[in-house]
Amino acid sequence: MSFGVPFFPQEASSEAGHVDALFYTLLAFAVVLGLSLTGLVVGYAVKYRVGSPADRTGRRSRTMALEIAWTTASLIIAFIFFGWGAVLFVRREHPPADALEITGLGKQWMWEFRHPGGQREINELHVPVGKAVVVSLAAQDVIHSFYVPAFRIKQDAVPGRTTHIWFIATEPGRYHLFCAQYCGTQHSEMGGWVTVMAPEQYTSWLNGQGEGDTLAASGEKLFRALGCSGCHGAGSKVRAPVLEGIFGRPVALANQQTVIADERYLRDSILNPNKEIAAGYEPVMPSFDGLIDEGELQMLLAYLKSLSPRPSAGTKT
Ligand code: HEC
Ligand SMILES: [Cu+2]
Repeated sequence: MSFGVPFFPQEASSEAGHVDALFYTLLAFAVVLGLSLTGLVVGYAVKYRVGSPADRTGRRSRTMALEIAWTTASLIIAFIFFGWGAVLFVRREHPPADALEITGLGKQWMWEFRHPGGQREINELHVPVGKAVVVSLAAQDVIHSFYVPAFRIKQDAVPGRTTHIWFIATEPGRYHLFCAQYCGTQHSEMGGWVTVMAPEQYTSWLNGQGEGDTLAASGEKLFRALGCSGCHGAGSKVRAPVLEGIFGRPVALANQQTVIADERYLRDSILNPNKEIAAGYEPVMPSFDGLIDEGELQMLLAYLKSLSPRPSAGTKT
């Protein structure tokens, strides 16, 4: 629905049409409302201009029915737009369960992406056409924002959190990628391109990136190198919870609460282990805050998630 006007970027994702439909409807509504109000203002200004023969006796009439009608109509219209926006918001919060999960890390001043197979790219993101992709975002330093206008998606990457955005690219091509949150002197240069390719091309592109560890395998190496396995591994002397299958499972805490072990929980368990102590264990796990960077944390999370049989996408922080 671009009306052939070059002001709006191409619609190249599953979300673009939905967002544009709402946007253009709101725009049309605002134009109609704006024009009719302007018409009334101008009309009355002309009618009651100085010296005009209009009736100025000032009789007042008030129709209750009319008052109620326009108030109710405005309320209903406002709620229609609210409901429409809410439906799109909920949709945006729930990626399809089979989505391909790519990690994105924002840092001053570049975007670094990692594919599940461990392939890494900077300021470039290759994705297959027609397949749901969820980008799970983290920030190394300050708030950045992952923004692809042609997909009509934008999501902040916030330090200390994992956030998500998903899309299905619908047209092969190259699309601008930006950081949409002012993040320092070279903010304007923080961006690049999303390349949407046919699935076979995407596969051969992945294969052409050279052999390397998958994201989860890099995470497993870190898990050993950082000494996590010394406590959490089988046969360890320290009593520490087994991490197999932890992702997505309810965990009983020492304070009697139960939480779901989502990305938020795993992240906090590693960076701030004393915040939530697993029931039945001593709070002896050291904090890894400052010892690992966000990229390494993403690898550890990928590893911990790979220990769970269920599909890892589709969960929210
Ligand atoms: C000194 C031993 C020790 C080391 C080293 C250690 N942990 Fe732990 N970890 C524990 C103990 C004990 C608990 C349970 C108490 C708690 O929740 O803090 C725990 C809890 C956890 C939990 C929450 C598990 C649950 O069932 O709720 C996760 C996730 C975790 N650790 C991951 C890691 C990772 C990743 C590393 C390495 C970066 C690591 N741990 C290093 C001892 C350790
Ligand atoms: Cu930025």
